[in-house]
Amino acid sequence: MSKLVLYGLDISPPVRACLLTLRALDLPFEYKIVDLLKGEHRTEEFLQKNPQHTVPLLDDDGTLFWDSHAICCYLVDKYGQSDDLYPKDLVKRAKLEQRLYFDASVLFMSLRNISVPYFYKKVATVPQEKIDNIIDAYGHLENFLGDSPYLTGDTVTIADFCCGATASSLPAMVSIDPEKYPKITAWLARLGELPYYKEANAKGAEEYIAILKDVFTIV
Ligand SMILES: N[C@@H](CCC(=O)N[C@@H](CS)C(=O)NCC(=O)O)C(=O)O
Repeated sequence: MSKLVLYGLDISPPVRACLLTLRALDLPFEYKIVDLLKGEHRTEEFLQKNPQHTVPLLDDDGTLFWDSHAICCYLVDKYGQSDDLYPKDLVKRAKLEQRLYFDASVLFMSLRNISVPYFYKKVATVPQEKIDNIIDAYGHLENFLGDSPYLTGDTVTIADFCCGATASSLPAMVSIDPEKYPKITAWLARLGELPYYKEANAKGAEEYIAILKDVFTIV
């Protein structure tokens, strides 16, 4: 088997989506920490690997990929013993990919649009409209879950890993009220029962929330 190297750090939700996928597939990999807060993603060496200077970055035997969603899809397609985590059936796959694009363009962006100005420019005042984006995204997530235990139906997939890593970090900005969002609350608790969840996601999400909780003032 080729050698897999994941670049990232635990506080990053998209890195944790990849950690969940790697653990779910039981794949051996090397984890190389890139400390964004020390600017390690802007070094010449890292920029040569990923000019977009984001983590996660995956190196599979010299081939480099970034964007967590692309990485998770690739890992299951290439190394999965089954297609359970990323079904080949076109209708199932399209539904799952809608959730991935939702994470990439709506859910994660609602977090990134607040965290990036804070981490890199110490901007701690947050316009209400950015908070409203998170509340809107929670509403969509609650709606997507419907009566299913997971985001695309009865079994866990990479859509749960990607959206779950983000959703479990967003309480740094807006808490998930169990009364208002009972389905999101139950879904995150269900993900929490996965044997690899604590190590791959919960610890990093807790660290992320601890860093950002109470630093923002909404204007
Ligand atoms: N859509 C990308 C987002 C990656 C992303 O924004 N990662 C953040 C850390 S959570 C990052 O690397 N930020 C540094 C930067 O953008 O310069 C993915 O899913 O991988």
